[in-house]
Amino acid sequence: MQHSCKAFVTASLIGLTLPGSATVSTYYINYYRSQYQTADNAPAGPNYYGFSAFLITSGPSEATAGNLTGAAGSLPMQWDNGTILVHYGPSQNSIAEMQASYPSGNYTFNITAGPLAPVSGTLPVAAIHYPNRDPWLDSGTYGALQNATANVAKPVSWGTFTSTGAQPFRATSFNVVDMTEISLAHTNGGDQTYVADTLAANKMKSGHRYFYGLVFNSYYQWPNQGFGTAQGSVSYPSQTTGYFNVKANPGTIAGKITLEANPYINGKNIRMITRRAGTNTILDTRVISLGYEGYYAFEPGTTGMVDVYFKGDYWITKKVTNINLGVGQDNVNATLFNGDCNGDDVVDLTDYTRVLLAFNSISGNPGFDVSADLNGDGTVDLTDYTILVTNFNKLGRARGDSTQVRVTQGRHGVPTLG
Ligand SMILES: [Ca+2]
Ligand SMILES: [Ca+2]
Repeated sequence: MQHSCKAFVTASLIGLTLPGSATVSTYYINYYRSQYQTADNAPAGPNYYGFSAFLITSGPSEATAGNLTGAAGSLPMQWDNGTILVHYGPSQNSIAEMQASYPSGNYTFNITAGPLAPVSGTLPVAAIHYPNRDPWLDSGTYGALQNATANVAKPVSWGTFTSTGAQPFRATSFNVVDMTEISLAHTNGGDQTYVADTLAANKMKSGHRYFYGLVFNSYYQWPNQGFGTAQGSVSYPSQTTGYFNVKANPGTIAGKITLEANPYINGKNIRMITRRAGTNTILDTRVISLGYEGYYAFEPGTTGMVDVYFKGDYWITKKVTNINLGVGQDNVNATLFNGDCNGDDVVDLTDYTRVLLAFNSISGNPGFDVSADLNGDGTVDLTDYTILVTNFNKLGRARGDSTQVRVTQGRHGVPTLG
């Protein structure tokens, strides 16, 4: 702690108030297990076990390298270029495997580089003692969430639990993520007596897809283990995750967009044009940002039968016809073909040239062209070339249809090709 003391003295002499001195804020070990809920009863059983360790400092770059030594040998800790050192262990198949790989005993966090180094703190780890049962949504509340009515509050409930072991604390948390708009729809927590909650009506949105996580955690705390007053803890969280959809109301179009050959789909812009079915009459135009896994939902503000055109930056238009807005549309799904580097809705020689000019470049190089990196992996190589060649001559909009469907106007650093 010499650095901290010195900084404090210097600041006092010149009459400053320090915003906070460099220190370890918290450090902890997780013996994590998780399972999926797919029906209105207990999940079949844990399908994942994982060990992880975190050390978090009060400010950036205070601990830039470290490791964890002791009962499990020497485990590397990665720095995230911010305030966290972390070790993620590989997936384990059972409690027995977990116990064998990460046995009870002392685990020492060593900071080996950065202003705080060298300093260590040791956590005594007891034998694994998970909560005595898995968490899950019970009393029919899981089933009631599936295809629930939009804008109607939904109660959810689960059971309580106990746990054994030295100094056991117990905590329950319940979080719901709106996958369609990428937002936290609900977050709450308490001890083991927190056994029910209600999802607010205004969070149950027409046609949206949701993900939830319910966690029972058994943990204990060890203060003063070498990092000043920072609190260390060892946790045995058991999480159950699941999904549900809120039914689309009449007038809502919802579903899932797949962008061919590119997994980085969250937040990608899609231009949508809604037309009167079988005509060129445009009823609605908008750009929406895709949710997790490509989920989307929107209300074009019209009725009757429509066609919808979907266009992505480097993906050509896909048209879905004869959508009836008189009923809620939950599954208007579309896969968009990749390869349209310049966004003019056709995969042709212009796009081919871009890939060739940027071939063998990586992100950060002067020759790199993000619009030629069709699979989004940060390099322009044979994979991108193959995507383009596979879709060569594919055309998005109908021939003779002059409607502009370009999503992004212009590209940075891309040469103009004749
Ligand atoms: Ca093109
Ligand atoms: Ca690529």
